[in-house]
Amino acid sequence: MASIEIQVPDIGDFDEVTVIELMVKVGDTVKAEQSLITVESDKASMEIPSSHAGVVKEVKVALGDKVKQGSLVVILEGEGGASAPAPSASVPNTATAPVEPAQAAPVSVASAPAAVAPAVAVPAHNPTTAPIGLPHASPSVRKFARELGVPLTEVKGSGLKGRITDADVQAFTRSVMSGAVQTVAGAAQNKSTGGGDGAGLGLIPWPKVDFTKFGPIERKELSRIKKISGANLLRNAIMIPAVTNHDDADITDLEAFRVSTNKENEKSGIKVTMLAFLIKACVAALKKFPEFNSSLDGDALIYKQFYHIGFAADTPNGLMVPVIKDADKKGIFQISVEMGELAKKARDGKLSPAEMSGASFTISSLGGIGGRYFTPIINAPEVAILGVCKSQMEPVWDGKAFVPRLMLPLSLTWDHRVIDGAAAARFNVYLGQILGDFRRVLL
Ligand code: CAO
Repeated sequence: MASIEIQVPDIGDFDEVTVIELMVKVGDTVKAEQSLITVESDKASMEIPSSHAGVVKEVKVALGDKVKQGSLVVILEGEGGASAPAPSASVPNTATAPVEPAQAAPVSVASAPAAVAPAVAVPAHNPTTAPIGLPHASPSVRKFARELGVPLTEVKGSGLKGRITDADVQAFTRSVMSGAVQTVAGAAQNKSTGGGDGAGLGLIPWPKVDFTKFGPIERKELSRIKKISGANLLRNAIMIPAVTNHDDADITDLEAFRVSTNKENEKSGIKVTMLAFLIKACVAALKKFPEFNSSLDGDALIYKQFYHIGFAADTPNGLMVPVIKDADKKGIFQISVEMGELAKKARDGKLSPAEMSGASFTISSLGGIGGRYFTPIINAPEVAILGVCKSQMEPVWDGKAFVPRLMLPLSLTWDHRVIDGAAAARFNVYLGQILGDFRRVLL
């Protein structure tokens, strides 16, 4: 096997930068484009990715070393395969590192940071002390902290010169969740409400029960995905003033069209489910009601001019949310094929962070399973999510008689800071009209 020397690529305007984080060690298997080290100039920090896949034979830099374009970073024992295009300075700045979680999902995250953080001592934390200066952390750690809603200014770093690591962020999250530590915001809230120590929310502590007193038990660790999605869900459930509107859509004709389309295209092997039509119908509704396709940014709204639709997928390890990018530009067949591929990847644990990022709206469909209505949790920073349950035949009054119609239960949860109840009702009504007659999209 060939030895491959990985060097620092063109890093733009910087002559020399300091190595502040080693992200691999001898013996590690790295993929092409995986981040190897983090470097820092006086202006920014960035991650240096590997241009090839292979096994790390030698690490040629140490923490604190000064490096520049061409400096040798690691020597790989090549796998003779994948090689990425020569990385440039713009690459390392982005969240390509497979050690990062994907964008927050109610859910989410494929390649989260090393499964379960090794037990890290939680640095002493005093929420009443104002932090001095900006926290030192690499871009990937900052992104991870943002996704978990962790205030980095309150995390004590265990890395070189107090640098905050992924493990520090995870440890901090665990301590806040367990109630051992409070965030400044939580402490302030407790002070104002006179509350107790329930995870910084002014709640009474979580009940501690010895279940063995009542019968036999078995303790099992939560999956990596559940641990991370739990933190996201908790934040989203607590921080978003969410309301859910329930409605029904008459999909009798659409279902007949879907069934006949599948019959006609039996040989193609592409199966179209109701979810593909729902994605298209939601895109039409998002275009008509753009605030549903926005995100809050302080006192402003960011209106997205793209329609990337996330869909919740049930996997053996927990809930994942792959994203159909540019759903407005794709047809039902293409969406169906992509959905099938992404759902399979999700079940196989092979979704990349990029495949779970960038959603502007999410659909959670329990239609294949059952139920009537539910209250999905918004996938921040999105502002709305559509929950869908199983359609069923119902008697519907047509003005003269009850007629059997196939009705699809819809549950739209929306962020009341951005959307009003009237707009939500209109969104659902419009969605129902589109699903009732797709020709309306043309109007
Ligand atoms: N009403 C009635 N039947 C429906 C339906 C609906 N709304 N939606 C789907 N179905 C039917 C499909 O037509 C299919 O029927 P056949 O087997 O007869 O062809 C069957 O249910 C199974 O569909 P599916 O689930 O395989 O396909 P999908 O496109 O509807 O959904 C996916 C794909 C990946 C979203 C789904 O498999 C899944 O994981 N759903 C769970 C999502 C979830 O967990 N949400 C909760 C989030 S909150 O914790």
